[in-house]
Amino acid sequence: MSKTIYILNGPNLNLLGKRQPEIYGHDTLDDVARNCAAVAAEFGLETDLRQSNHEGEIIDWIHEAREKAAAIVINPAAYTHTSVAILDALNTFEGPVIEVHISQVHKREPFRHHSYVSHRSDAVMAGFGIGGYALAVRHLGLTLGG
Ligand code: CA2
Repeated sequence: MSKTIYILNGPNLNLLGKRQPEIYGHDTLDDVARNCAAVAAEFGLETDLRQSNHEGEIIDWIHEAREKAAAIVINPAAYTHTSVAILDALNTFEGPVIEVHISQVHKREPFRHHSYVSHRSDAVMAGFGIGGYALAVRHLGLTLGG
């Protein structure tokens, strides 16, 4: 079985730590990648963190994960609230899927309260800041076995 966890990130998250720190904090996506790799290593697992501003590219990565990943951690960003296509792609993936949101989306505007992706997600993290990613990876480390 694959030992890699794909950590997929949607539009604008390349700006993490560079804009709107009052909402998303000061840490960057590189910090997220480092934290997740360190936690995964405790369990003999690896991570592959990617970010795209393009819906189709995220879908292609989910298809790739079908062959190459043991689990997916995904922050679809704004596509969370709009993308049936990402939901459909995730429904073709057989391993665990954990949805992560840096902010507590349910405290924010009503349009952020619904997630298409949550129809597939096995667990959802929201409001833990970037710590939510590492918590998701720890959960996967504890439950994937192997
Ligand atoms: O809280 C989250 O992680 C979100 O998925 C972030 C999305 C937002 O549309 C979701 O409702 C909740 C926005 C990502 C934008 O990321 C930025 C990061 C730094 C600066 C500007 C945007």
